[in-house]
Amino acid sequence: MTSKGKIVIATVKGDVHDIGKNIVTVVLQCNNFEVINMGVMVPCHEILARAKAEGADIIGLSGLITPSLEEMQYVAGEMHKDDYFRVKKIPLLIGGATCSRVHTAVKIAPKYEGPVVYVPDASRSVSVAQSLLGEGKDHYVTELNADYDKVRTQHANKKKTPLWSLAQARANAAVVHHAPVTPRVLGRRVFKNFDLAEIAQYIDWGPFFQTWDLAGPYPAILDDEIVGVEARKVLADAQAMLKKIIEGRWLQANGVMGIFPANRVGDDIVFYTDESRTEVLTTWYGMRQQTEKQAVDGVLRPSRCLSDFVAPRNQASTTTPVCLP
Ligand code: B12
Repeated sequence: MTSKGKIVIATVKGDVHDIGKNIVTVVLQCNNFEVINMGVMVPCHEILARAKAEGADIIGLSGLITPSLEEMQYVAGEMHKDDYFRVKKIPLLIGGATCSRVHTAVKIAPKYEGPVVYVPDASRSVSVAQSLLGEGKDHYVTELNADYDKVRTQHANKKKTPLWSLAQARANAAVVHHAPVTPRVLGRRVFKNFDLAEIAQYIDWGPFFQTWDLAGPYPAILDDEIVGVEARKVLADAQAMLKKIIEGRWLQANGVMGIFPANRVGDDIVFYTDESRTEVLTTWYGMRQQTEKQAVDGVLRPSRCLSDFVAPRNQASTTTPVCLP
């Protein structure tokens, strides 16, 4: 049987996620498309060179981390700059868990004149590829562009969160009444080969379950009616693996932290090398909340900034921990 079309597919530069793209590859191959799977972390110029060399009908990009969203915009822009792709209007497919129809319509599609299509899962990739290469292609692309235009308009009309000016937000800073205690030991502390079993006691399992798409707070999630059984299973697997790691000493945990005198200077926090506060060690630049604040029971909520919790230079000394690089 002759191939329905040739597709070059890759996970973009900087991104190691392989699984989704491989599933798409297999699904397309099973449906008689010829797929050149370039692997992961593939730079734009390699993808475009390969697509040209192979005479690809479609390029597919996969990306699962936020920076990949920008890399995909970059690839679309580079395709636009290159006559080969722009003139032939080689379609660009966008996929991977962090991508979305809105992001594709608003950020990626405007960068390239050819069709740019967000594909939410592997099963859709076949019908999308067929639509882009088959007889009804023009109609499909016209409908796609109309849909993306609608998405862009809706996005542009979305109500923006009202913001205060910085001066207004600063005038509404949080007032904290607290007399900090000076720690017994100041300066740097180094931890070498820290006990892994002790660290394991402090693992926050919440994000672990989120990563597995199991929603709910820990430990209540273990008794959840819907996901409880699966949550217990993955937790048991993880704990068995942790036990192996700890007993086998697979990792060595080293750390460094420091506690230094600090003062607030405007929205920033300035750290000093010692209590004389003459030599600046480092400065953390702070950002203050500027969203419009509402009064709750007649009390206006403060526009917080991290520096609100550190004493200013002219008040009693305060000491704040800072992690050294
Ligand atoms: C497995 C996994 C990993 C594995 C990847 C192993 C491998 N060989 O691929 C490992 C452990 C290596 C990993 C590493 C990291 N990961 Co990870 N990872 C995951 C996880 C749990 C599942 C991803 C996955 O495979 N899903 C299953 C596949 C089938 O789904 P999919 O990729 O979306 O693909 C489907 C569709 O999207 C579509 N599709 C996908 N690609 C394409 C392409 C085309 C052309 C088309 C048409 C369709 C299409 O079809 C597929 C099948 O239906 C997700 C969480 C999640 N629930 O998604 C986090 C996740 C993606 N990872 C995440 C992160 C942060 C990382 C790390 C940065 C962690 C770290 N601090 O080191 C690193 C990445 C480093 C890097 N530079 O890339 C975050 C990303 C958050 C973000 N927005 O940035 C997630 C969402 C977890 C989280 N909730 O925080 N990860």
